[in-house]
Amino acid sequence: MSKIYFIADLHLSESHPNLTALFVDFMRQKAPNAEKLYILGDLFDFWIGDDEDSSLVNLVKQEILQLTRTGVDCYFICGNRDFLIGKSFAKSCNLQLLPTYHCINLYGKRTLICHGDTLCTDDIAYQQYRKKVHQKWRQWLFLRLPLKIRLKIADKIRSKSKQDKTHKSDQIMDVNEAFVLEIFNKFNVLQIIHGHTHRQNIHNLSGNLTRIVLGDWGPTASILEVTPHNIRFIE
Ligand code: LP5
Ligand code: MN
Repeated sequence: MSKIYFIADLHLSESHPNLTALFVDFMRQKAPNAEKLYILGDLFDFWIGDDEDSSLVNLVKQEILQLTRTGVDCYFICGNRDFLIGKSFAKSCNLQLLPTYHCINLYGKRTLICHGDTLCTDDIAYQQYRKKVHQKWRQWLFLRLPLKIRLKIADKIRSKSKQDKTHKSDQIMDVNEAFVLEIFNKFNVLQIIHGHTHRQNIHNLSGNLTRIVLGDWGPTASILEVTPHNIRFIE
């Protein structure tokens, strides 16, 4: 039966080979059964430029390329950790890059997909930081630095973020419900699918609205499977 998969927040890195193995298994065993695969951000733990040539990056490229060759369309919306994934990486594996907010017709239901970080408007420090690192001129400069220096800067940001998060409440780091309603209205959708908060759930809201939150990958995978008749999480 026709199906579409959604995944996010795999946080793949060289230091977690178990996650890479889960990803490879998913790409070879499950994903080929789908019509489309949407990766809604944070596929990688962090990304400092398409010129990084690690064995992990090459393996992921290979898996995506192989999947698209079997006829599965693969789409990607960047996350807060891999927002620097660019056209060169995408082109090398037939991955189709989508903007921050993107509307799709999901078996007849108009649905908005996004990473989810932009919905967390109570996290003011994060939103200010996000605005800065999404400025094109900053990214242009950053990408021209030697890889070693980029890695050092990324490490600094990661440890500052880790430290800051210890002072933030769970509520601050979740989506702002009022803002989510604004987004439902702005994009005129009945359904939103996003990741980022790692709080896997299907929220049925008033007014026939649905907000689906993808889970992160840990000991097991978190995959949203949508068919014409059903929506469910599979491991
Ligand atoms: O990802 P997660 O869930 O752990 O935390 C996020 C927010 N943190 C981030 C940072 C990423 O984790 C690390 C990204 C590495 C990217 C490398 C490329 C850098 C390129 C720069 C291009 C110009 O996104 C976290 C949220 C949390 O989600 C929940 O929503 O709270 O946000 C923060 O913690 C942000 C801090 O509050 C503010 C950080 C300021 C950093 C200032 C850097 C100073 C060092 C500069 C050195 C030159
Ligand atoms: Mn994220």
